[in-house]
Amino acid sequence: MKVLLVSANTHKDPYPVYPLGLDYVAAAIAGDHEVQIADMNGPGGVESLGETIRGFSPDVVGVSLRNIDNTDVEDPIGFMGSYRDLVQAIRNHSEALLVLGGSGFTINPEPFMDGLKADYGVLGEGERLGLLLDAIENHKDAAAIPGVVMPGLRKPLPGPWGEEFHRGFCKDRPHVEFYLRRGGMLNLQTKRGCGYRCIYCTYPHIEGRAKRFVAPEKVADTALQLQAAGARYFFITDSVFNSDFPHNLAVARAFRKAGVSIPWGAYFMPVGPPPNYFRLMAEAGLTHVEFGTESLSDRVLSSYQKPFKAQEVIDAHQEAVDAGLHVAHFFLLGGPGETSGTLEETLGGVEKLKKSVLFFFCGMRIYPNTKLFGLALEEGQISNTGNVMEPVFYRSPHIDAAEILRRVKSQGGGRINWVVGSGGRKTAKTIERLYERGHTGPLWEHLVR
Ligand code: B12
Repeated sequence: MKVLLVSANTHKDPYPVYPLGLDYVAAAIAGDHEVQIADMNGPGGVESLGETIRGFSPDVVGVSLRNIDNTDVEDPIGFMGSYRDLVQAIRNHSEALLVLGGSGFTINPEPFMDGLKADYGVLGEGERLGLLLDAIENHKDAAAIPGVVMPGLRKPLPGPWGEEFHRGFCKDRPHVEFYLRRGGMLNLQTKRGCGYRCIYCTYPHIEGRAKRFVAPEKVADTALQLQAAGARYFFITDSVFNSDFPHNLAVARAFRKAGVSIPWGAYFMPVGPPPNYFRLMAEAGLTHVEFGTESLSDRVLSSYQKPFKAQEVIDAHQEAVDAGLHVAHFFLLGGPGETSGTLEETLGGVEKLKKSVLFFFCGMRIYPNTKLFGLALEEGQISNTGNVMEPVFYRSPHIDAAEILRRVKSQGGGRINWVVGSGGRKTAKTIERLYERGHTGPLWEHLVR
């Protein structure tokens, strides 16, 4: 069959993100089907989609829905409207079957299936699309395939999870150039799965809890491919890169052995690392550490079910700074357990995190299939899954959301390393300008004085 895979994401805050998921989906089905990728960030965007569709005549159009919304408390934007326009543009030019997938879709499939009138959806790993195509082609029962949903057929869980996954990166695909020209950043996955139990987080639902690793040598090979294609930086997209020290140390060794020479960054849990950990990572090219710190109050960390305490944050921070790395901390304020006193603890503690950029998310986004969702239902803050499509944030009963924002802004006092949310359009525009001048990477080190 002819399959057109469309990346619907055109969100550019904090910067445009390479549609990594489609490299995997394409690789999984390319042996048996003819596949093309159309990235709505790429050349022509939605305007040239009609032409692409008429030229290729797909039997199936798979749409990747990465984001539901921008998760911005102050300026919330839901993407359902723009996805409707995209699907309308597809329908205007084609009678192909419409299949939805992607992390945003997996988090809350029903409103997408209904709102976009899709024929099928694949929850979780898109590598399963091959089974669905086979069922369609050979008139088999698609409903029996795990993770496949259809109008009227709901399945709550994505699993089971694949043990192996292969990326089909191809430097000649027209959209690759878009990311190379704007910052030169591509991305890379070293494992799937997250076993932590943070109450608000969707990752275990999207990727499963059990970790599945890519062999370190294979990760290094892919990094070399990205480098050869012209990438000047890559971001490791793992939920938490250091959730398995032996594997990521092996990845770092493999990078050095293979001669990977471009800088990279990743998400880290601020837990006590093995001796010399950050130095070894820095020697392997790591330049940017993004800590998912969330709070510096032990009471709140425990209420969020984070696997570390405030002191570990301070220690991990120091080790990363001492290794010469650029460090950012992400805070998630106003969740369950936040009070005026715990906010005080956090805002007092952040002053110890010298030489770093501090991103403050003042409100916890509520997603289905999380512990937070149940709590918000119990407390009457939400009533059903449908109403969490537009950004909906948990409000601590003990402190007003506006008060949190006010105190963060007041203590920040205009310091440029204190960013509310991901900085919104203003930060994205600054990043865009720096990319135009030839800079690369996430660039937040420009905010550290
Ligand atoms: C890494 C990451 C980032 C990095 C990306 C860096 C980079 N250069 O790539 C950074 C920090 C920049 C980032 C930013 C943002 N992110 Co982010 N990010 C992630 C994360 C952890 C991994 C994404 C990833 O690449 N995964 C690896 C690839 C291989 O997986 P995948 O894309 O999901 O694809 C698989 C399946 O989904 C499926 N699939 C995908 N497409 C299709 C299509 C079809 C047809 C089918 C059948 C299947 C299918 O198959 C693929 C292979 O199995 C996810 C959470 C997660 N664990 O998924 C959040 C996540 C995607 N991000 C999210 C959000 C909100 C954002 C931001 C809006 C945050 C902000 N306020 O700034 C921005 C938006 C950026 C943008 N321009 O779009 C949300 C999206 C949900 C939502 N509320 O919309 C997620 C799910 C996290 C969450 N809160 O739950 N992000």
